[in-house]
Amino acid sequence: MKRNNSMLFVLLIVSLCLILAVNVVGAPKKYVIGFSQIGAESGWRTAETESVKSTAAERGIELKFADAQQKQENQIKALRSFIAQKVDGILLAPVVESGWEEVLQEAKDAKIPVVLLDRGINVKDDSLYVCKITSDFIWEGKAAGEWLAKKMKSKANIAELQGTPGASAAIERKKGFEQAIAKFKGMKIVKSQTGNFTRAEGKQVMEAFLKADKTINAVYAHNDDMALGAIQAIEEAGKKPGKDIIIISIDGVKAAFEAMVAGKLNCTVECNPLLGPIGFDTLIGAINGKTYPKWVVQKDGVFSMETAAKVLPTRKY
Ligand code: GYE
Repeated sequence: MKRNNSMLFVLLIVSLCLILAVNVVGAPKKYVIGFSQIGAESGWRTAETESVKSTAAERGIELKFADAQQKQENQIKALRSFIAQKVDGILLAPVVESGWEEVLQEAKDAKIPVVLLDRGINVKDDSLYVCKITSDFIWEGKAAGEWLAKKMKSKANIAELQGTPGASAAIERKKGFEQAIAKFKGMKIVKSQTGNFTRAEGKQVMEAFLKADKTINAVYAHNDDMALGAIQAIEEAGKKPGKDIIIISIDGVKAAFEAMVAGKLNCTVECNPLLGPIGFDTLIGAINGKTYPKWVVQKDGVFSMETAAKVLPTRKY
């Protein structure tokens, strides 16, 4: 009887230790992360969504994905729903720069860190978010302006297709480009309008530009999709894109490289959309108390028509 009791006691201790060990070492924590995405306006954005989704799947992260269909109000709703569901952290691709204070304060009060992906915001208190992980859009705009000035021998009548109004990517790509061409008196923006980063609107706006101004001999599009739409409009107007009208855009998606190989697009300034790995590294770091510089800059390159065929097979997006 006594022996049985001591056996039972030993068993009890062993089981307690086991329970304790599982709790301490435990199964790795399964993070629940909300991702408020802008929409699916461009090839670039589809590549980014894919990068975030596949990284989450690889790392066993539970991802709550919300597509805002280009509307900030939908993003605010998505963020509130993530907060109500007590997610561990939030990735936010902010469609526009302004109007985020209130909802980010709610996330901060709930102690849920927010990492900004691919576009920046304008808030007085930068403790409302961990950091932004974006390209340097001013640099991209400048690189485009400098390349175009060189190609056009400092003289061009430029049609500009702007991105989504109020988006940091559009505001800063415009600013950088204007800074670069300001050095050349002959480089003029003769038409400028938004095409909302989409192919369909890029085409529509370019059609109207071509009808209104016969002097246009260059296009600067804030993204590849709008340039691809403009190419169609130029062809339908009976002109040769890439020759009669020189075209430069930003993103460096595969379709842009194909258009360069076909001789229809002259140059693209790269902007890396594969932000899933760095996005989760940073957000999970922040959840565990790490701090980051407010801007984690992504480095980009410039690719012109001449090198496109060689580079195309290596493009990942
Ligand atoms: O260039 C464009 C898009 O925010 C950097 O958004 C991103 C931009 C990208 O839809 O294609």
